Amino acid sequence: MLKAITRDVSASLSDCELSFVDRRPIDVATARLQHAAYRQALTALGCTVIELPALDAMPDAVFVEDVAVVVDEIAVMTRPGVESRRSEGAAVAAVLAGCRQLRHIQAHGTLDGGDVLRVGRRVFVGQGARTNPEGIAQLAGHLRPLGYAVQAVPTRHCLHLKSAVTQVGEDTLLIQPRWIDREAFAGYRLIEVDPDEEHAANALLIGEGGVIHPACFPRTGERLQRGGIHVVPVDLSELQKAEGATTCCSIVLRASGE
Ligand code: CIR
Repeated sequence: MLKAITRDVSASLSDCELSFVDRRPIDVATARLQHAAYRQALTALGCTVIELPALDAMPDAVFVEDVAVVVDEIAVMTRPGVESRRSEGAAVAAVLAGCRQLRHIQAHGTLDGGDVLRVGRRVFVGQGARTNPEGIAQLAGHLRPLGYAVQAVPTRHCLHLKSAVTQVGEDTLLIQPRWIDREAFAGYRLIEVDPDEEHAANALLIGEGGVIHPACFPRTGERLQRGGIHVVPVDLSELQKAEGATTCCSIVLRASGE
């Protein structure tokens, strides 16, 4: 059984951090409706969805992915790369403590969950805007003894590793080649985003059921479908203005004991 931890959209979402996109007005009511549709898509793909209440004082708290890296054995609470996001993790840690042993990234390491792409026993960690070498070294220190191969991958022109590459099938990755070197991912089948859909590489694979993908990138969606991947398009336009998309709004984990 898969669980998905989510948090409702903060009233202050418009005050979010932005790094690589320009600030545009955000309609929070619409963002909440889109988030509800996203939760429904998670449910339709087989997840039991946990909904945490919004944290209105923390604009980016809806992007729960960034505060924890969860594998079957443990959960590593991160230390996000921007100061404004360092208090978001506490309530998520409280949930995760019920099903995983917790580890913590300590100062002066920084790590955002959006930079961590796990494919089976391989863990790729983006080193860029938010995650530093110390954070990667600490994560590796937690995961390597459990049998995970941890590899740093430099990112460019994008917020997180998973802005540039995500898993969309057992051995298939969706990639934006302008933001990441494909060499690190040799051995996987790579599907490139449509050249006109720059931000389309962030898809969320749920088990073997399919991927949640932003509805505003239909050409990339078609490429995925042609590649045999079941795509569930969800309109996430308001959350995308906050530089988030599909992976960042949930932490998906196997229920412990399975
Ligand atoms: C931030 O800059 O931290 C947020 N506005 C967006 C975080 C998105 N997180 C993700 O894609 N993992």
